Amino acid sequence: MENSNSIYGSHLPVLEETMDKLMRHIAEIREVMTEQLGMDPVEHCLCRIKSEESMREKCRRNNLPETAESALTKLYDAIGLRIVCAFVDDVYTIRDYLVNSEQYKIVKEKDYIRRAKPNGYRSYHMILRTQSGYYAEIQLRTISMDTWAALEHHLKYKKNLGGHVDLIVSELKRCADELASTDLSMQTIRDMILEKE
Ligand code: 0O2
Repeated sequence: MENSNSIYGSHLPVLEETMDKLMRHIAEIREVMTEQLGMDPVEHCLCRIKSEESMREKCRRNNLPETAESALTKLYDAIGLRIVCAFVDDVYTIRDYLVNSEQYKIVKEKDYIRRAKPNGYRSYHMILRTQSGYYAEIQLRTISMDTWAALEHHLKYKKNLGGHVDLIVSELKRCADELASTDLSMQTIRDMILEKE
């Protein structure tokens, strides 16, 4: 019987199990990489089932009926994981582990790190289809990319910035580029340190 209150209907418990399984897999990858690198590559990892309200809003935005079918087969981010690393190389290594895992079919990848969005947004996005048949969106990024995205996200909800908007947008872009350059320098320094070990 479908739970009529939730857009996910009776799927919610299995969605949660699928998300937990993904989180356990990330923890395993993290352990293997920690042994190899001598440091934990992941600063933090968050997961969420997209809220009822956000999922219904996204259905409307995409001209889809507000049903479990839309939420689970037409949109791919009912399950979302955000994996935040200190170093750019670790983002790509985790990406490779996921791509090479037989547990998932890779539906889509977007490399907003190599090709940043015009506003400066950087992140690596993947859509996976899990063995249970549900989709999950994985966002991989560095700490600085994550800090930037959180700050930029506020822009969407601030209505009363008046004449400051253009300045804020251009300053955000400048910061995004400076952070990307610092991320690369940090990576180079780590490579030099690891080479000497
Ligand atoms: P929410 O409520 O945050 O989840 P697509 O149909 O695949 O082309 P889509 O679904 O926008 O387009 O996918 P994309 O570009 O991979 O973006 C997925 C999510 O990344 C977005 O979710 C945002 O959370 C985040 N994101 C993308 N671009 C930006 C950006 O410029 N700034 C910030 N701060 N976050 C961004 P949703 O569904 O838009 O919304």
